[in-house]
Amino acid sequence: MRVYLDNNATTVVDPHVFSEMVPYFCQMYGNPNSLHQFGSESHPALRKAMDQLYTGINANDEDDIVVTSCATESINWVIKGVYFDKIVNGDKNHIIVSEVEHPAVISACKFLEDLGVHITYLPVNSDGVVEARTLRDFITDKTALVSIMWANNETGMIFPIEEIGAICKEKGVLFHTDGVQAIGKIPVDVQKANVDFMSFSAHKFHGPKGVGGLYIRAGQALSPLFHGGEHMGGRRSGTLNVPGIVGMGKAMELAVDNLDFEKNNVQRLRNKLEDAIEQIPETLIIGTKEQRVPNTILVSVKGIEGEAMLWDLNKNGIAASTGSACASEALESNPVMEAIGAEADLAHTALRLSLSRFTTEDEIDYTIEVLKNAVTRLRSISSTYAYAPEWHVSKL
Ligand code: C6P
Repeated sequence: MRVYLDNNATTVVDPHVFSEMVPYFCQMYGNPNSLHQFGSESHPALRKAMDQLYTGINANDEDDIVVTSCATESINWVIKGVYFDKIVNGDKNHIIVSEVEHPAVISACKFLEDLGVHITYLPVNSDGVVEARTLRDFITDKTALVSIMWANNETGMIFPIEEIGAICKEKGVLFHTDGVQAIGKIPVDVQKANVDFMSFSAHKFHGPKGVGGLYIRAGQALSPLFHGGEHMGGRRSGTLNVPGIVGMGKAMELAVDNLDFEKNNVQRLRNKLEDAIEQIPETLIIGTKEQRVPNTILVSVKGIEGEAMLWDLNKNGIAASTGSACASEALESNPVMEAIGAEADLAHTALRLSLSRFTTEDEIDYTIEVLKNAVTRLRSISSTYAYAPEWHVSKL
């Protein structure tokens, strides 16, 4: 059996999404900015896709959604755009992010730090979540931007975005949220959350890879990252990825339609797997179920390196991860577990399991059996398990 439990890294394209995209590769392939019929025949599908995106996140007509190539681009655009607008050409010099943001945020901030920008990396609590009241103390009159994710990609923990948005609004500070792991898992309403900018990637909600977006609240200026033609109202130049945009629109519509299914069915299967893991001695699941997106489990299995577990699972056809896919080749310990206060030994034992609406009960039953056997086998041959220190996690 092949079981895909790495849906926080990427998801399968929904067949309905795929079939909507197909005509725009070989039939209606014109450049939508061309003046001839080949160009204009994709316009209705593009308009429909943009409507699906606006509806999906509750954007107003006056707001902007600019299509990009992925969330990494959107995130870099916000952080560097605000740098140009408010720091280079303004009187601000400070950005606040959480210490558990995705590397796209952290690396962009490190780059600006080298240019002299003051960056605050907000600490998280023992569940890996930024508490809104912590933020208030760090905002100063020099703060240009707060960037806090909606849900964490490693733990699945949901952040108090509405409270954070309200604080930023009250203090007059721009607020960006990385919405990548929230869309399709929980309701996302940019009005309620008071966000000025939100990044997302289609491939995380059963859309295609290579297309994402940036929500921009009405009236917010943001210097472009890509200069060129007048695409996307001049905000993001480059020939439009028509199949990608059509696919992302459909994927957004289906993501919203399936939210109840996520909350009931995906969560039920996740909980079944989680309950079985909790029966295995000396395992520790990060964050409470109630405050997590419905599909994610981050577990530490004492005495077993995450990579060894992945190897065993993979041999049995099961795909999981030790954390963020883009950091997995570095074989470093899980940075979110370290931020929570886990010692390095413990942070090396992280295993992330992430389900989707395509995960079946049979797959979960099979995974439970394989996982139990893998833990028994790996612990029996582990040279470190017998000597593994008692768990000591300073903040847990
Ligand atoms: N996280 C993971 O395994 P891109 O690669 O640009 O489509 O998305 C980047 C990104 C940004 N923010 C969050 C919260 C994310 O989870 C991701 C992608 C994957 O966790 C791959 S590193």
